[in-house]
Amino acid sequence: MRFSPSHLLVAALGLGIFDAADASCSCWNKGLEACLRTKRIPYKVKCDADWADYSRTPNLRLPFKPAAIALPDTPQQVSQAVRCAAQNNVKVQAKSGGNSYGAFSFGGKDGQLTIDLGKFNQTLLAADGVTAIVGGGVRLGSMAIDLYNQNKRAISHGICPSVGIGGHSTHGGWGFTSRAWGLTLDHILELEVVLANGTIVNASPDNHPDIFWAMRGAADSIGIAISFKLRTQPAPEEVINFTYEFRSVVDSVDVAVSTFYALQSYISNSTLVDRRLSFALQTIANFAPNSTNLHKAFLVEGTFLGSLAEYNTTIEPFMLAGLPEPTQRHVESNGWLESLAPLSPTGTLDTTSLFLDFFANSVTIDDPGMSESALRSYFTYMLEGPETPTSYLSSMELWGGADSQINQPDAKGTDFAAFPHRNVFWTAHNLARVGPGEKFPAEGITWLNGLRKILIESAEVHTAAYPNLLDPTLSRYEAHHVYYGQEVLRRLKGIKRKVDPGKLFWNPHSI
Ligand SMILES: Cc1cc2nc3c(=O)[nH]c(=O)nc-3n(C[C@H](O)[C@H](O)[C@H](O)COP(=O)(O)OP(=O)(O)OC[C@H]3O[C@@H](n4cnc5c(N)ncnc54)[C@H](O)[C@@H]3O)c2cc1C
Ligand SMILES: *[C@@H]1O[C@H](CO)[C@@H](O)[C@H](O)[C@H]1NC(C)=O
Ligand SMILES: *[C@@H]1O[C@H](CO)[C@@H](O)[C@H](O)[C@H]1NC(C)=O
Ligand SMILES: *[C@@H]1O[C@H](CO)[C@@H](O)[C@H](O)[C@H]1NC(C)=O
Ligand SMILES: *[C@@H]1O[C@H](CO)[C@@H](O)[C@H](O)[C@H]1NC(C)=O
Ligand SMILES: *[C@@H]1O[C@H](CO)[C@@H](O)[C@H](O)[C@H]1NC(C)=O
Ligand SMILES: CC(=O)N[C@H]1CO[C@H](CO)[C@@H](O)[C@@H]1O
Repeated sequence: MRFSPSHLLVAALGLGIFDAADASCSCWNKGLEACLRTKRIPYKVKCDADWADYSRTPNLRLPFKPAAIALPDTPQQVSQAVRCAAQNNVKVQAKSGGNSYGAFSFGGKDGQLTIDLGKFNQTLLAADGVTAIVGGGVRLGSMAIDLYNQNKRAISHGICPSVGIGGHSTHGGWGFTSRAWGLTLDHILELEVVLANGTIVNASPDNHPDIFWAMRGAADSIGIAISFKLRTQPAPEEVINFTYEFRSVVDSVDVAVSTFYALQSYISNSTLVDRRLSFALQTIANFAPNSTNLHKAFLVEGTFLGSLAEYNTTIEPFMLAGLPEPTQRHVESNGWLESLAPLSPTGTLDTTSLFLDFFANSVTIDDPGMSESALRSYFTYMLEGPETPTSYLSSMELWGGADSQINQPDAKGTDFAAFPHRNVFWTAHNLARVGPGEKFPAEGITWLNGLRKILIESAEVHTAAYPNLLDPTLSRYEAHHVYYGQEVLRRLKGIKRKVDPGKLFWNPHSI
């Protein structure tokens, strides 16, 4: 892979940032700063006027401060920044979109080096018109626009436009198109990686296959992906976006259980459903901005990659059969890019980070999904159990069901990538947050971890957790267990010993 001449132009201009730095400005590690300065790598430290902007973590609950934030312009500068950190015994994390739920791209604790890939921000389709070259700092919103505008191409990815390709694709990457096209991770064909010793390699199934395997699942522990080669597919011409609210569900555990179970049975039925349909089943409380009452709601939100006529006749009547009458129904037909915007919490493809004070965890629930007794425990906790002082969302995101392309055990066992979650039916994405200016209460964490525990204990199938929805309250040991499992972990530890014996790429959960 090569970087374009325009990238080198940005590199030349970027030196201005270095020149502008005040010579008296110092970080918490003078040796590190001297090295970055000598190598002429642009960086920010705490006495820079705009330090607060560069160092502000999207999760306001975890305001870790790096020793310095490097802003390299070229792959060589990424490599030199890695060497500077190693020479000064400072740990390193890359930052792509910066949206780690544990603020790991800001170190996951104070005093580390963040290598911000913000200038690796280009999305280019190769001459074949189908293979994309995507810089390690590209955000999902701009990637979607650029892929579409260059040749009406698309990949599957999550709903938030400010999320970065760097963290998202290397730890899974689920969105409503994943049942049709696989996870974002499944689109990776090749990676350009800076290793802990500063060497830059191209990793692919044929070249450094161990690094290629390990980066797809555990990049935060293995190396820095400065460029991604991705497969793409034609963007669908029409996308149906639907949301239904069922008020009676939050008034009765019995209705909640039967409604959820009916939807789960429906989506499992291959006579009725194929990969083009996906949804998330969401229970929310106090989630409207500034809401102070205890309002709860149950929503079915999803997409269908097909026409409205087909949705009306072959999907909706069967999906809703036997369910209570929806209190609200929104069904709309959109083009591809238009279908992505309403999914975003801001309603646009704007890539500015959302700054929220929140805590999240996840539980992956294997095929065939939730039993009726597991559903009863889950809804009893939310509808009749302990109160919580925060707003929350528990979104059951569909990974399995009939014809899911995420779960192809033949093609994608643990030999495929360091990502063992290939028999998942639901991923419970649980998130609690407080409003602007409020302090996140400890009870909010206890309550959400109680929900996680209920899901794990009531499940009659294997459960684990999804590394993109990382839970910073897990110990390193627990995180390794739920994110990787024994087999993947053993192999990752072997690769880590070879490529990063000094554990330079470090965060509270790293290998
Ligand atoms: C509003 C919002 C909505 C979300 N919705 C979804 C969703 O629908 N589906 C879903 O799957 N997830 C979703 N997520 C979770 C998201 O996928 C993860 O938070 C993801 O890891 C963020 O990636 P990032 O690059 O923005 O984060 P960062 O904080 O930059 O990176 C996360 C981790 O990856 C490492 N990393 C980043 N870039 C690289 C690189 N180039 N090379 C090596 N390591 C790297 C970092 O060091 C860090 O440890 C959502 C998050 C938010 C904030
Ligand atoms: C990339 O970042 C530069 C500034 O570093 C900016 O001028 C340019 O518009 C960005 N390009 C994209 C595609 O976002
Ligand atoms: C799937 O749906 C078809 C058509 O409605 C139905 O006949 C069949 O019994 C369903 N299968 C299962 C396993 O529920
Ligand atoms: C919520 O409150 C904040 C601060 O009081 C205000 O700026 C914002 O507009 C409010 N949002 C809504 C949706 O009412
Ligand atoms: C689909 O159904 C909705 C609501 O019943 C209706 O308004 C719309 O005209 C239908 N569209 C098509 C193409 O069938
Ligand atoms: C850097 O590490 C890689 C992976 O272990 C190895 O292949 C390479 O030879 C090393 N390069 C140097 C300069 O030591
Ligand atoms: C799944 C999905 O696309 N949901 C969106 C459909 O459109 C409504 C209204 O614009 C949004 O609120 C949903 O988020």
